[in-house]
Amino acid sequence: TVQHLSCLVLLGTTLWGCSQSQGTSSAGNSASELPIGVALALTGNASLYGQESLNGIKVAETRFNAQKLTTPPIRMVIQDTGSDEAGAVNAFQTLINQANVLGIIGPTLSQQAFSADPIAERAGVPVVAPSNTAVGIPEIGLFISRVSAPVSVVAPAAIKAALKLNPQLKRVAVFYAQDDAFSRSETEIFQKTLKAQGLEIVTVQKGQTTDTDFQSQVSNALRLNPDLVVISGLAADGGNLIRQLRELNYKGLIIGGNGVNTVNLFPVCRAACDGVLVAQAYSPENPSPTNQTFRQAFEAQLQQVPSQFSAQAYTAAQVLVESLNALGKTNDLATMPRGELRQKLNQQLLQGTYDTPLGEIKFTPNGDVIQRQFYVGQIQMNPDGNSGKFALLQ
Ligand code: 1QQ
Repeated sequence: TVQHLSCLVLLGTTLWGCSQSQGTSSAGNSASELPIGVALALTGNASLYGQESLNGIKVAETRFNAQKLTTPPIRMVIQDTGSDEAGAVNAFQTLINQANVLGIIGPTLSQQAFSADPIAERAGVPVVAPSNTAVGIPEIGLFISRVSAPVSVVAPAAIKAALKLNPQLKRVAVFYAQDDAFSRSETEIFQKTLKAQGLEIVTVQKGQTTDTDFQSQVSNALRLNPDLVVISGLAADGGNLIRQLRELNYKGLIIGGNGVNTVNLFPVCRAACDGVLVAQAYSPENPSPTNQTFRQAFEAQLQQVPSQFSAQAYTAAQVLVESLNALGKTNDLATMPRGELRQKLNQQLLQGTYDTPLGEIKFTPNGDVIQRQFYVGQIQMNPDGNSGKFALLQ
């Protein structure tokens, strides 16, 4: 049967009223498009990341279809997961059972992935995570891979950069959001690295991703005179924490994790964001021709500089499309039964090497990304206190 799912494609539309023919496309029953599922947090607190990821998806769809990399062309089927686990589970079920997608890019948070990915694993649908950085994501199953380098690989770079800026650092206050899987995983790596570098952790303060008031945790920590603060949380809680540290007169260095790795942080901590160090898996300044071509296409389409989350989502799409392109050389993708195509796509993507905006990447047999280049950015706020950028530290 032919699928009629254009109603799923547009943001803000719902499934009600869509004619959802169950798209069990089998041999002799050819598909006119190759549907790729995109399950992102487009609403709720994690939409600060999900919207940046969606921008990467938009540019990928435009570019790869213009290049005619697959026959038939790909179509991105976008589902908003919201920012919680239940929303991610629903989105995965809709994409797999109704949109009959070949693979899924998503979800936004590791916290969501631990709930939603097992659904794709059981259904035999490949998932390429664009922004899940907690330890243990590829281990969820054979069909789960990621292009987002794990906290264990990225986070230590920020601590080394801080020590380079100030070799006298000694006393560290660590903060983390205890209700979030990524934050728990990242703080573990941060704490291990701090100890390995001979730094003393004077306190570990806990909060929630839904908290906005950190006065008591900040006061507790500042009584111990830290000269470095290390934060693992998401953007809204992390931004409020950064602002309150400065309001309560903390003058030392601050390291934020992947949760504060977005310009959407700036309206939260405003001028107080200035100087925060963040390790990054992407830099728009990467001079490779592949990245500069991507950056130009991104700026032309969206009038902004691509962020890490945008580049990673684009890369996830690139991995899927190049793998479909490779499979299409010896197979008819339009008529191959969907279950077989999903299986072959997963095998193919794990084998490939990809020249991406993140640099050249490939995968471990387990599906974890192998990437070489990482960066440390330092936030530079403009005098207006509203806008700013991540300046690359050398
Ligand atoms: C994760 C993350 C978040 C900070 C970004 C989406 O890295 O949940 O794994």
